[in-house]
Amino acid sequence: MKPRVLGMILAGGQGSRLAPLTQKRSKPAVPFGSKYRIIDFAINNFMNSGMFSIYVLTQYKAQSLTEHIQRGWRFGTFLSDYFITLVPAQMYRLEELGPVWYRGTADAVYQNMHLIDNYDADYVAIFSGDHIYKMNVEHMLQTHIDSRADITIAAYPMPQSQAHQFGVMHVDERWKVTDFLEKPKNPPSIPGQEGVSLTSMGNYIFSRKALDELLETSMSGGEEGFDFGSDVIPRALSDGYNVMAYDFHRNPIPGQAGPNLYWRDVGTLDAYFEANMDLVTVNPEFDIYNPEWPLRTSSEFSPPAKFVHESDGRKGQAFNSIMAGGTIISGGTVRDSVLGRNVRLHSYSVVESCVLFDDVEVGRHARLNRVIVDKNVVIPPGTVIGLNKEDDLARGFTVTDSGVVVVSKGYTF
Ligand code: ADQ
Ligand code: ADP
Repeated sequence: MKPRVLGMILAGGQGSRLAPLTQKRSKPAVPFGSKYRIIDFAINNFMNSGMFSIYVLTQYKAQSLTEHIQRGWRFGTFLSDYFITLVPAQMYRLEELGPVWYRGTADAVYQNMHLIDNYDADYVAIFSGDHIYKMNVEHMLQTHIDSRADITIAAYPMPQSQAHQFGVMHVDERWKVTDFLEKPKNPPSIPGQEGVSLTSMGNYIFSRKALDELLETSMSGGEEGFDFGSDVIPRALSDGYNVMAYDFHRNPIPGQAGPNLYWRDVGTLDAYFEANMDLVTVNPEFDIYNPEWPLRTSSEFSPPAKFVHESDGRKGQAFNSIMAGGTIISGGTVRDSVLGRNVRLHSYSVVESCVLFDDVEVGRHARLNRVIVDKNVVIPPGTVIGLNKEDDLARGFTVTDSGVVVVSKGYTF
């Protein structure tokens, strides 16, 4: 008998460091890479691994995420095990816990234990909805089963200097986890690999019994202890559960040779910007064109992108860029940029190293350099953004440490 595996995507993150992109939407709902939203990568990981029973747990500012999932991600079959269902915080344990929203990642699962019971899951894959990567979850599950683990944590080796922002694991030579530190000030390195720490990707596979027991013991009382990283995993270790680390670099992706190296936590505006730029390099580290790992998203009916080149010298052209349907580059120039749907570039405008969301219009002679423009912004003719920090701050734009400028949704000039 095939084991019953339920996927749960944690999609309630506020993403406060991504503001203003998260002013009106949660982090997993932030548009990414022209036509996707961040959560699409997690959903595709499940689907491309043959897992079609998926709950998406939402909390903060979930409207745009809800619309995206409802519009774009419908299986619409007669088979009851094929679903992507949104699960907003709805106080299922009101009588027992009082009126509380999800108090953390583990509590989000705890408050929905009835879904796991109803599905009668053997294994529950609890994955973060916040990252850009490809992952064959089936392979991780097989490793989990083979090692008879109670919990398997996806692990990404990264430079020790960056590891303090993550959960960090100590492992033995079989990669059994011996200690787990959530965001430690001084992250330890992997034994034998000085300067490299083994970080948690926030993706866990639980055997059902261990999940039931751990959530029941750690969630049912008290004022704290509601996250997987800071509470449930350390408790599992101290209670003697078998916790294994899964080496992401050994995760096999069909149609992709070599180790699986690309995983980005696009938690800051600079990291988000760089991950977008990764898509337009000539030989991208992250390949979105692999037919054996299709990346689906909500597809709207948009007409093809168009380039208009007039005989009077107005050249509509784009170099090293990607763009979605409905976009018209009319007599303007785009370089090293990521453009969404229905973007308009008028004559003599120049857009370089930018991320333009859907429905952005760039007026004649406007010039944009290293700018993220959120939806529905009309940039008047002649406007310059990204070349003078004082001007940009004076207009109320956000400017990051590395000088990327962010124009928020619906900004009016
Ligand atoms: P954090 O980066 O702190 O650490 P966290 O804020 O706990 O991540 O969010 C994890 C996931 O849960 C995200 O996908 C987020 O959207 C979602 N989420 C957050 N709060 C939620 C809520 N109340 N309801 C539903 N979903 C919610 C975690 C781990 C670390 C690990 C990093 C990897 O704790 O150990 O290294 O993720 O990025
Ligand atoms: P500009 O101010 O840069 O000259 P316009 O808005 O006048 O840009 O458009 C120039 C050209 O772009 C049009 O002649 C047309 O070919 C193309 N174009 C603009 N809008 C559309 C549209 N909605 N559908 C198809 N082509 C369009």
